[in-house]
Amino acid sequence: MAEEAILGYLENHEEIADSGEFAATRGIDHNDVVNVIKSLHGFRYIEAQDIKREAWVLTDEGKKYTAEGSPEVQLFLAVPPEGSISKDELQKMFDPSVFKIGCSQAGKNKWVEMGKQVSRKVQHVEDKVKDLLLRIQDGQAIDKDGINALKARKLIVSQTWKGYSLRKGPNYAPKRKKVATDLTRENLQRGDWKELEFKEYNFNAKGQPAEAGHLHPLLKVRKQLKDIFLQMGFEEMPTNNFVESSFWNFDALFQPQQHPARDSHDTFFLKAPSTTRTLPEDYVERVKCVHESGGYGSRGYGYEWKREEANKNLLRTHTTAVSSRMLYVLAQKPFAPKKYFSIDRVFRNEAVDRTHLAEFHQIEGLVCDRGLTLGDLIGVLHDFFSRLGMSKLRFKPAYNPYTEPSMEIFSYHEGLGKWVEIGNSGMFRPEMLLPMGLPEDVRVIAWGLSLERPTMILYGIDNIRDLFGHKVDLDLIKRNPVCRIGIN
Ligand code: FB9
Repeated sequence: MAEEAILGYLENHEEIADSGEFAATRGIDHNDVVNVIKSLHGFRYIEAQDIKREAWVLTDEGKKYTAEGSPEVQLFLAVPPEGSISKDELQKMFDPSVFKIGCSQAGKNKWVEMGKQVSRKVQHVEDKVKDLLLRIQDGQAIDKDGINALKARKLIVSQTWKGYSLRKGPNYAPKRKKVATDLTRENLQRGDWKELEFKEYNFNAKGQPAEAGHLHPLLKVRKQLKDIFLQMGFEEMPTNNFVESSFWNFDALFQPQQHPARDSHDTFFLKAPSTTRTLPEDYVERVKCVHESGGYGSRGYGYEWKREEANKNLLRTHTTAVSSRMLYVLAQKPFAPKKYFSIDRVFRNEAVDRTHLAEFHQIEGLVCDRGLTLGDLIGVLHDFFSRLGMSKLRFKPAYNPYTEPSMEIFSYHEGLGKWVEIGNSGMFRPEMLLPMGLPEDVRVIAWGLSLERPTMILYGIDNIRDLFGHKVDLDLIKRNPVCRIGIN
């Protein structure tokens, strides 16, 4: 309808001066006319020039006054021509806002004497406000004072009206021609390609989003951290066993069997299979001894170590369980220095909150060599974290059952303007390394951090459930930006 009206009108006329008037005189919705104008303009059937007009339109309250009269006139007419009426009586006759505005305006106009009793001061009044509003509604112009008075009472607002003036375009035709968007095999066979008109390429059109796979932010950050370790000459440890024995997860690390972390409130123990099948018996014997009576210069813990405790299967609480397995294997052959890393899931039976779940991905690095010192650990930490964009580090003495000394690692976060804990570190104890069979002068420096913390900070995610777990919004996975960890 709108398309035929526009193309038909332009066949015999130079221009359509105003699309708004054109639509109104034909009873067509102006929005429909605008949509057709945009389409015809796209195919160059018409040329369109923008028209903008500031028009005054009535607010809902303004429309109410045109129907019911202004509050001041309503109030005046409710006061008897002779005598008076009590204000309370008068108030019961009106909606509170109408009464309030009516009293104020009628008083201002000196139409009534306002007291406990209300009486008229004039015989007759005109509802000029209503008259002005009706004239605006009919599209008539009114003077500036009138506009300002109505605007002040929020009875009218200014509205920008957008329309077009139209003329024939280079591709004008009284009827739209069907344009081809594809050259088909049939067009060539029939030969009708010669008469076809093709739609112009829209080089500004955005491409279709490629439906492809999307990497999870955690995996993207894991890849960047893996690259950092590989660039530093570290080898990845095999972490493909979530189930671990208490022996490798705790006992081999010289973590005593009565340590609170070994309680079921902190650790997920398995019901089936509840116990591990095989352990290296000679090594187990040495671990038992070092826990009970020490050795290698250590006093041990002096408690009765129980095999059944060590046999309990659990979900590993840290990837340091993998480190202990790897160091034991290293100790079974002629010693050669090694640099290992691991990045994988660990499980802790702890209270969950906005930033902690019962599992997280631990990142762990270790260097095993003769004569390593705490200074070497500090140096490696500076090298590693500077590749993450964190070069301002501080270290705080800490405690881990399996490292001595131990240090918490802090980095100064420019954005937050404060020191942020970014990990933990230490030197594995002799009571852990020597029962494995490593040479006496071999030292192991190690450190750990989580994958979730840096990922949440890099991607601006403040609730871990938006990053990991069954409630993750897959659209976040699809549309998350590329985030590169800072490299100095
Ligand atoms: O990741 C942690 N914080 C962090 C790391 C990086 C980071 O980068 C941002 C881009 C700037 C920001 C923050 N932390 C360790 C510190 C805290 O978040 C802490 O509250 C949470 N910790 C986890 C354990 O909590 C249950 C993070 C996790 C952690 C802690 C210690 C180790 C590993 C992970 C370890 C170890 C270790 C020690 C000695 C020898 C071997 C391993």
